[in-house]
Amino acid sequence: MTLRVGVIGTGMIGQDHIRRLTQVLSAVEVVAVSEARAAAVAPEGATVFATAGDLIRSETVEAVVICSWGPAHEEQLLDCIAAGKPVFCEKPLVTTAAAALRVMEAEVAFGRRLVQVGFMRRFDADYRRLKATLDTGMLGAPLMFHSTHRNASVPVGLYTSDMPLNDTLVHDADISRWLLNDEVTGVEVRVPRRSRRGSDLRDPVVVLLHMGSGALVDVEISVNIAYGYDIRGEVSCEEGTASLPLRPATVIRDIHGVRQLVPADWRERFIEAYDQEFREWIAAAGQGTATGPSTWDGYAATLVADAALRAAESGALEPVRMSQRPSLYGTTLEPAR
Ligand code: NAD
Ligand code: ISE
Repeated sequence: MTLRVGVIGTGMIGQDHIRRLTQVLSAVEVVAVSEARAAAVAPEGATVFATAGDLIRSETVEAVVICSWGPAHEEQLLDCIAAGKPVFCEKPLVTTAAAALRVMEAEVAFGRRLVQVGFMRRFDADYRRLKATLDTGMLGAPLMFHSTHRNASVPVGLYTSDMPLNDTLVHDADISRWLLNDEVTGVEVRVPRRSRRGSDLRDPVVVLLHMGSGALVDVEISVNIAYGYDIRGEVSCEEGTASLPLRPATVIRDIHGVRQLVPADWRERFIEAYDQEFREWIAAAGQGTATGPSTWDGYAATLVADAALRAAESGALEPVRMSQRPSLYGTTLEPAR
């Protein structure tokens, strides 16, 4: 069985996902693409649609991949749910809590999970091993998680001042909930001396996530740090710590000293995680549903982003208040595999 997929949004990640769907993964075919530059990057034989809505409603498309900008996601997700089609949506799910609730209401009314959110860290082998270690309980309860999220640069003009908190931080919010099996209950933000490389961006920022158990997560977000894409994580528990390895793991020793390379960007660091998230999505979408990060998880991350934006202005601890979790999304966070 081959899943016939339509891709909306053919920018940086849209093109990378089209590459993996056409050249890396099996049991899937990209039959449609939409947006202005789609014709230039459409795989051979794919139909180019003028609008996302036309693509979603097309009978040739069985499942949809959304790679447009966050503010466009709500309408496209609602169209997919109305058409009853499984949809992989790049993060962030949406950019406001109200929009997340509307998507959740539509999916709950449909009665089956259709939406998978692109929180690819959950599919990364290093994060999976870290979670599996924590879930054994061998280190005792997790008390603190230090999460470092550094980008070499971000697209000038497109990446705006709120985005460290409502586009980048959402990954750390989601992975903290998933790793610690916990919910974020409050957010503090501190803005240190501003990097001159980030023009008018709020960059870097330090975020403190207060978890329901009392555990604390500190997050460094730097989006113009020049030297590379550096993702780190260490969980400090009652009887030990567990941390992510640096990637790539190869250590070079030569006349210049000892060093490890740093990935250029998210495409390089998480290449295998993206492949795996799509392998699992293709299998689920083929059954008419979704797996992994859900609309509920996208909603949770959006609430954290909203609270972080408030906290950056107020300087106070801003609460995160989640609505009742619909039974469609289970009762606990996903266990480690
Ligand atoms: P981009 O600007 O390179 O591409 C976005 C594309 O979407 C553009 O081509 C734009 O024309 C198109 N678009 C915007 N609104 C649209 C609409 N209403 N209908 C159809 N197309 C529309 O951006 P990008 O870096 O590829 O990011 C796209 C999305 O992917 C964002 O939500 C971003 O947060 C997410 N992303 C996720 C990761 C990850 O690590 N999971 C990495 C990068 C980007
Ligand atoms: C981008 O959209 C991503 O999702 C990357 O993973 C993240 O590191 C980057 O900051 C975002 O802009």
